[in-house]
Amino acid sequence: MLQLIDRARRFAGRPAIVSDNQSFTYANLEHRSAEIAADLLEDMDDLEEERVAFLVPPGFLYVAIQWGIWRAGGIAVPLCTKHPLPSLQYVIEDTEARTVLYSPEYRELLEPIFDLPDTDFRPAGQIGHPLVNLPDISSGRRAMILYTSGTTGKPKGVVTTHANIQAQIESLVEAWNWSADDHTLNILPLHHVHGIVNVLSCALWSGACCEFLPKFSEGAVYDRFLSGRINVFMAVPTIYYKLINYYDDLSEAEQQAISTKLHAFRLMVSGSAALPVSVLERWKVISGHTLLERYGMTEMGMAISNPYDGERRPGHIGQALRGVSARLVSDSGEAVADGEPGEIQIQGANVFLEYWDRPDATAEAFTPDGWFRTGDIAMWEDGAYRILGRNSVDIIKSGGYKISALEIEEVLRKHPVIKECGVVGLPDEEWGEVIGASLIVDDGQVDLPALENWLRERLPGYKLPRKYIIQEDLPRNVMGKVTKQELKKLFA
Ligand code: MLC
Ligand code: AMP
Repeated sequence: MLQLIDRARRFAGRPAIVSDNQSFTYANLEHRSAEIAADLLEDMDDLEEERVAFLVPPGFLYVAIQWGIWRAGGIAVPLCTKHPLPSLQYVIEDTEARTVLYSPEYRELLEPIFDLPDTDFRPAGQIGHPLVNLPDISSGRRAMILYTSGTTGKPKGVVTTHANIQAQIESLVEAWNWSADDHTLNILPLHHVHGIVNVLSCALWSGACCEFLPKFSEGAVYDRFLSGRINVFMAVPTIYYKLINYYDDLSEAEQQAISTKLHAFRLMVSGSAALPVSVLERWKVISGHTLLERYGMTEMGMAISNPYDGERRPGHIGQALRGVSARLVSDSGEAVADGEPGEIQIQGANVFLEYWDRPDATAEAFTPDGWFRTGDIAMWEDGAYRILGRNSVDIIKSGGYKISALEIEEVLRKHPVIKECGVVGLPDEEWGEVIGASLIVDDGQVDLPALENWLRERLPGYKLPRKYIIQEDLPRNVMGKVTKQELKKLFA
């Protein structure tokens, strides 16, 4: 994404990032990222796609490190600040990261793996080196690896090139009219495309300002809205749901003050999961905005979006973005007629290069004629796409996070008293889906609080089951395969 950094020079004196009550200009970002690049290079000319993982909270340092890695020719691997050690270690080992940069608050967490062979753990704040000549990086080089859950147990690393990321940014900047006058509040995790590409990178491409909060809370978000500086906001449906609930408990005067500020926003976007029409309608009353719903995926950034100008149709995701081709295909690989369900398949410069070190998974993800299979089912209805569901019952979306049922099952099966288990996504107003786990246990009894503590050491909070049932056996078909649709019903 080196064009992003080249563009920064034209915005030099303007504010780029606000974090930790400080404002940083594009010149600050350019300078600090060059120092970091120089340090990462040591006496090399080019990192040659070496992986550099970093565990740093959202803010100026995060962005300076991301740019520094890119400028040194490395691949940026952002780690999730909410992950327990086994999840972090998995990513570090899977990418064979040579360097891991961390902020002081994560030192204790990472310490047990400081002796991993061939990995250098370094405090992020101290890195920096006198400037050196930086390498020329071609746009086809690998730039970033983000981990995503799939229909296999373990998350896969999605590799995007500089050209992929640039295409993802350019289509959104144009479609949503980003400009240097924009000021956005970024409250999303920075190990997924929503926070990294749609909010952070689109803002910086445009010369706009991206402000961070250390952590999501409804009160803090409204505080920043009340400042009157923010005019662009993007979030997952769960966040809008939470903001609505919080708003509804405020006094009339407080509500009035917030609504007045919201009406002055330029753009409010929802995505990463289906936006319930009830949330869209309530938010419209509160803010005066019809949320712009769009559809995307780690493997391709954004692909389909409701229009900036023109009708934003509730329950629909809109039309393919410029530069993106979309088609709907039946199980037998035929194009489907309008109004018929089919899998969304995508082509374009936005689509990722490969899954890291998994050639078979990469090959499976594409049709023989080169279209990316999303696994999402939609239909074309009066000029817009409408999502109907997913190919696989084992993919769960909770709070905007994609979660593999199989991954949770693999972890649960390692617990000493669990003989067998089945994990499903259950519909939930607030979270979209919550995780349900059916357990088959040794003597029919399990200490759930103790199980939850055991799980928390192994899985991030958003991957924890929220509902449990204990069964003697799982529902199965005549072949002995667990029937997850039947299992879902048993939670009612
Ligand atoms: C947390 N909690 C959950 C939960 N996650 N409960 C049910 N289901 C979940 N998924 C509970 C916790 O146990 C805790 O309760 C309480 O909520 C607060 O936990 P937290 O971790 O502090 O949550 P919070 O910070 O409030 O997080 C909520 C959130 C977060 C909505 C801000 O989930 C989030 O940032 N989501 C965005 C994910 C995202 O960016 N996805 C985009 C992927 S890219 P207790 O009782 O333990 O205190 C992509 C492509 C595209 O999808 O199209 O964009
Ligand atoms: P991720 O792998 O985390 O990038 O999640 C991508 C998935 O999120 C897609 O495959 C969809 O299932 C889902 N998704 C993203 N945007 C929407 C949307 N607007 N409506 C419904 N599902 C969505």
